[in-house]
Amino acid sequence: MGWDHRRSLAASAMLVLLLLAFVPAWAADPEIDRLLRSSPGKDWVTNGGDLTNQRYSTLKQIDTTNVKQLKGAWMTRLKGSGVGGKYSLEASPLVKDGIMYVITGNDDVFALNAKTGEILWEYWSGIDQKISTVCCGWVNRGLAMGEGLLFFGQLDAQVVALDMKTGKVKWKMPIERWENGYTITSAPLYYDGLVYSGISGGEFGVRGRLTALDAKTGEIRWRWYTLPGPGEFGSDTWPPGTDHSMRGGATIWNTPALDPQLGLVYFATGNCGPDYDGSMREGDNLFCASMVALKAKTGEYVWHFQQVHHDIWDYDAASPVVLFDTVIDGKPRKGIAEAGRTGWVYILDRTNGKPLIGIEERPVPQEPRQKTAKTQPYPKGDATVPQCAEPMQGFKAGCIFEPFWETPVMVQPSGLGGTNWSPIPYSPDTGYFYVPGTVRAGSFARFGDTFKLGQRYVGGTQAAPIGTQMSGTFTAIDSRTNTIVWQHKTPYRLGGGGGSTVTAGGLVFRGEPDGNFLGLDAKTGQELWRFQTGFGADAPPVVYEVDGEQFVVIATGGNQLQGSAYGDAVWAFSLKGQLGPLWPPPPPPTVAGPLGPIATGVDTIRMGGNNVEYSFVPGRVRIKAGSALNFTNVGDLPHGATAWQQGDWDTGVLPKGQAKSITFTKPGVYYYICTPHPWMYGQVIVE
Ligand SMILES: [Cu+2]
Repeated sequence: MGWDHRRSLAASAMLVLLLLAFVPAWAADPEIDRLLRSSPGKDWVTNGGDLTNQRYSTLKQIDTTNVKQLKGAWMTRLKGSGVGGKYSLEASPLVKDGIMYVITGNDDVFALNAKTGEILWEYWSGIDQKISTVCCGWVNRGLAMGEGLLFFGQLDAQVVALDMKTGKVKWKMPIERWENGYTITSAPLYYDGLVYSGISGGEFGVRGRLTALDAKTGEIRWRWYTLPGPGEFGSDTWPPGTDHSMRGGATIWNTPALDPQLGLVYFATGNCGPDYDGSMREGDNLFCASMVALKAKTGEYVWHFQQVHHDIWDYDAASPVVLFDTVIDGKPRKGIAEAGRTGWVYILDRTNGKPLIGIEERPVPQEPRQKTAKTQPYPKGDATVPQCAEPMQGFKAGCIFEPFWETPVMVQPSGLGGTNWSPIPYSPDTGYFYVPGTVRAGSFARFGDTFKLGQRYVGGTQAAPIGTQMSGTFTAIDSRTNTIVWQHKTPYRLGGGGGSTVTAGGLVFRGEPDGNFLGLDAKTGQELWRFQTGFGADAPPVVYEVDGEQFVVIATGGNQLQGSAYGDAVWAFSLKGQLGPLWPPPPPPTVAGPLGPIATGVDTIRMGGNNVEYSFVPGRVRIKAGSALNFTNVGDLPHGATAWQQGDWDTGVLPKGQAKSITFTKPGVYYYICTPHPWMYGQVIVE
């Protein structure tokens, strides 16, 4: 071996060493990581579009000048998956290399040809239909992808990886058990070899957490509990010597965001548990209703910001956090925003969790029995929904942070928001957030509740009295001032539905619970296009491109909480599309009353059933004329069923354990309430 050759070998070895020094680890999927680090174009590879959750598409073939020509390119039905009153369809489809992946409320996954809508493969989850710990509709908020796999959480608290080519299961990892109150509803986030998953169950006395799994094997790499154990940071915000924080909720309802430069993963947490009873959990109760930053690789705590101290109103931070870069007072800043159920957008510096625009702690009304927090954070700028309830006969009405005890108090926003789980897109072109909102007061009352593993544990109610008006708002909020630029009042509630997405073509696309899919001018809010999809259009749409053609796609399958029309359709739109609109489906309610599936073959209505004191179970039934319903009080308090507005039947107030039978002779639709608890109601349809 000559000297020169040996020298070149040594040089090669040095080069390899240098490379190893500068590339700390080989990325497991460099292509997906690269797509995740910039705004989506042709492909849409994660729930929020990219690591920021901005839902901002760089495509501009469809713009404000031609959106009027948009028509259906294809519409595909997903074989009846997730169709029915118990389900919601809230997932954003993902698209990669001309193939679309979509998940339904039954955790079934379909791969479709993104150009034609043809179904390529199906994964049927086979999840247990007896899962009894689903809070708010059978729902899955979407998928993640990386390393040739699709990742998602199931309602049985398992995280699953499927082969993207075949739909075959690669691995399944339980991160908890549904029998203990845990379910997964959020879309996970994939980045750099890890899958980040939240967990739900805030109404079942659970301990929230973010779990990071190895994408290849499903092995759990780390988990960070959103509720501190004894002696841990934040444990001084719970009563000393108690274990209330171990079932204090603070679950994660949505997809985290990640800043690769800072190496931080961000997410927001849900309500404190039990939801409406703060009497035994004196203190701020970290990390309920908070925005949190952790080190992405290790799960180490970095900062937090609590939106609501000692939450007793079910004020989850349920909408995904959004990362954005901006200039404030001439200085470039790294921002993070989250739209709370309170109706405010919380805008912080994502390097340290400090307010970017200003948030002031103000004294609030007190209720010593609830151990209410002395002050609450009030962001500078505008709320997107009213923050006081309209007075209603028979109810005390209050504003945000109005406390309550056992006598009901109507408060707006309720625990439905403001902004519930729906995302808030951000456009770097306008600098605006697009914020959906719910206007609907809740009648809050506390009652005692005993913790039982795997049972509802909410300690009160926030039902809207029958007749409460319900509507929505859709608002552009300027990220530099947190003030309203324009606002639409909508006929139906948004914020827990009515998802939206914004594009470089200057358009905001958003669905309505009545089935309409709209295109708005992102600058002015002017409506430029409207299309009736035929089903509740509540999922957030996405934008992609195949063979040079831009598409906008939305899954339309309705939403259990909205009461919008259910279905199993995926609609794709393009400028070359030929398909026209469908007939409008039945519209969702605009006045509060019993919701949910209508039960048949039922002869007993349980008052205080399912461990919810103020409930009629089932809440809606269909019976034949001449048959009887046996109203049985299985709760702890006295309850009754009294005809509301039409008819004069009444069970009278029944003590615990007692029952009374009522025979319905005349066909009609009957509502009833519990006289001692007028926010409890049910419906009987007599045929
Ligand atoms: Cu009652």
